[in-house]
Amino acid sequence: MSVELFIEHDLALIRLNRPKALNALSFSILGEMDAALDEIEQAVTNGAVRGLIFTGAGDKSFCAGADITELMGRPILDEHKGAAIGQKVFARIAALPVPSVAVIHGYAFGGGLELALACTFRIATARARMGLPEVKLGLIPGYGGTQRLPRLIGEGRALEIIMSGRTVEAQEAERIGLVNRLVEQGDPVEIGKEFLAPFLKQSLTAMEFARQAITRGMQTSLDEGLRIERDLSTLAYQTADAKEGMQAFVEKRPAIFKDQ
Ligand code: CO8
Repeated sequence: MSVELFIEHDLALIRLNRPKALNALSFSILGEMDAALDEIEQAVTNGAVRGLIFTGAGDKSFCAGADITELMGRPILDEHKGAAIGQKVFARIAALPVPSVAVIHGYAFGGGLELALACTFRIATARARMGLPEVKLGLIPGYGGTQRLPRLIGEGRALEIIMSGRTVEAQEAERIGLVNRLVEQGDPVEIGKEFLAPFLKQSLTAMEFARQAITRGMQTSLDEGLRIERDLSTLAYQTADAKEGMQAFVEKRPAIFKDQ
């Protein structure tokens, strides 16, 4: 299998394991990822998973993008379907009701960066190199990059990065908000675990309402976004977790959330 899934101690880990091709995404890998997401969604429903980490095998690359050899010479309708497959799988990641983090410990190019952009968070190690170099291949990003990158770092920066196809080094990625955190070095899985640890203690329900208010609000007008926030904050207010959180505050004790 080129997509390995591990579920342990509240966390799911997806590791791309095709190091000889720098973990490039073939369509069969996207299919394996889709199947892994079935398992993860089930485990989230059962309460066995509260966070998801993505890493790539080997010390060189998170993921070098779509498999270029596989993209070549395809009929145009197949290519259109291929973009739809990549977008669908990454949209499933973005819609998961648990926080996800991509630990970028080497190259994250093209579809590899688009995968990281679909996650809730991104961490880079000092050796990380990122970019959407599709234009250099005469292509443009097709797995969400033209949409998620500008929403994350702003239109001007996204235009420059996508139209030049240039490589973004780890420090710049942190400065422009492409990654949430830069760590010098370390085991990617441990980095991901450490980053997600504080989120595991929060109410999943409250985090999911917050995430939805932000991501849905980013796609609409300020007035509509404020309406979404009013509705979701009022929904959050009615949860058992809100009752527990406020009660725990006045009793000066840690809250025990049940995601309800
Ligand atoms: N696809 C297939 N094979 C790859 C890929 C890739 N994306 N990237 C690397 N490899 C292979 C290389 O061919 C090489 O194989 P081999 O050993 O058999 O020759 C092996 O991985 C190691 O690569 P390098 O020797 O090139 O390693 P370097 O450290 O010298 O360079 C780089 C690393 C800079 C990452 C370089 O490999 C590179 O530029 N890779 C391509 C990066 C890229 O352009 N990615 C974007 C791909 S397109 C994409 O993701 C579009 C998604 C949406 C498409 C939607 C279409 C409708």
